[in-house]
Amino acid sequence: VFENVAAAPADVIFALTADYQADPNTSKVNLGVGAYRTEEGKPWVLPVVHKADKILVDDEYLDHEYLPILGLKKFRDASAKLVLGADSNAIAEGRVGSAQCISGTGAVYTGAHFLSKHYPFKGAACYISKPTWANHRAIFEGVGIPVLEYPYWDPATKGLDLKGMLGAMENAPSGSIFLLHPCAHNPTGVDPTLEQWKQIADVMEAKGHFTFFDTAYQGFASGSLDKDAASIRYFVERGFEMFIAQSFSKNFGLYSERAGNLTVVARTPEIKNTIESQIAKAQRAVISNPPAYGSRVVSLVLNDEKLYGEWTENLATMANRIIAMRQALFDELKKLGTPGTWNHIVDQIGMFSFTGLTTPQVKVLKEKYHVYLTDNGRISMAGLNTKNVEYFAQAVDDVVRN
Ligand code: PLP
Ligand code: TYF
Repeated sequence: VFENVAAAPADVIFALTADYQADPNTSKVNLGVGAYRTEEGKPWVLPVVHKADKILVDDEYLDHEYLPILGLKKFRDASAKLVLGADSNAIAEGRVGSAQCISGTGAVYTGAHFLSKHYPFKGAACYISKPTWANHRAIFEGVGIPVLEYPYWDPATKGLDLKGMLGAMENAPSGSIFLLHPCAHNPTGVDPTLEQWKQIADVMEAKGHFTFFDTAYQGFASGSLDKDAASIRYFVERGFEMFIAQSFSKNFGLYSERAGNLTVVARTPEIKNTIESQIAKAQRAVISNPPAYGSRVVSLVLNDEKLYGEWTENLATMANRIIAMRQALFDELKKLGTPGTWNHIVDQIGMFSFTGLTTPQVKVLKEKYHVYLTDNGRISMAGLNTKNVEYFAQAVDDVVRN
């Protein structure tokens, strides 16, 4: 019965990882997937997570019961508090809801799915940044919401195209949905300043657009969990209703546990309850209830002052190694006198750098140097270390000159 089904293309990031793994060359470098690596190029189990693992298994003697449909309450509350702040008025007013989801991806999906059913402006499009994480388009289109783009990256300045972004918000029909990255934008590593967020909020408010934040890198941008949530908190203070998809894949190194949360800031506690009830109904039919383990780890750490402190130190270890690699790459390129400006490598923040390398240059990097990165020139900074940064810089120097 399925002989006429057309094959779907492979996922670009997962295909890149597979190509890297299949490459026998010993100098190969993987700058593709956004996953943290140590100086030795290995995945890192955060020490605080390892500690939580032991506590959960030995002391709490885990059962394997179902979680409630909306997930672990302690996890959901701690997630909302992490992003909105312990002193959030919206939380105190009882109008913040949540649903534990299948990591950040599931949280974006769950919010998008809810909007596809219940958003009152029928036919409204979701505007995503150009460029953005490829899954954004796939998720919104998958639930039947049309997807359009707003300008974000300015290739000329290798920075934010604020004018283009605000212009697109002005021109979009009132009540459009805007998907925003609150910090450490993927793939560009370029974020608006707080002053620019104010301008963005002004237009979002004037046009009655709906705000959908996707935060996958809290703790990776400024070195402070609070500062990385400043854009979101500012919007909440101004009274916006919003959805916030949170991922704990990167900041807890819990990639495979799929721990994520959809935080909902509603106008009233009653509306919050209604939204949660609809999300629960939808969630029941898709995953029935979310996986427990990752949320137990996150909840244990977020709800324990001492473990929380250790977590922030672990986060700093990751963020600082990435910053050191930015500097090292910049220094190597300067030393080589590589044509072009490279300040953006150190100016950009978070896990990625948008190098400005072109698709043909990326191809040469892969074929001649066994360096793997996405076609748009994005590199995952965590793939660099003191042993391969010089090799990578020389490869970049070569492809830029030739
Ligand atoms: N949103 C953005 C912008 C991301 O970059 C990612 C991961 O790379 C995610 C969401 C969600 O990832 P996960 O589903 O692994 O939590
Ligand atoms: O590197 C990136 O941009 C991500 C990687 O569930 C990724 O696309 C892989 C799996 C996943 C989420 C993100």
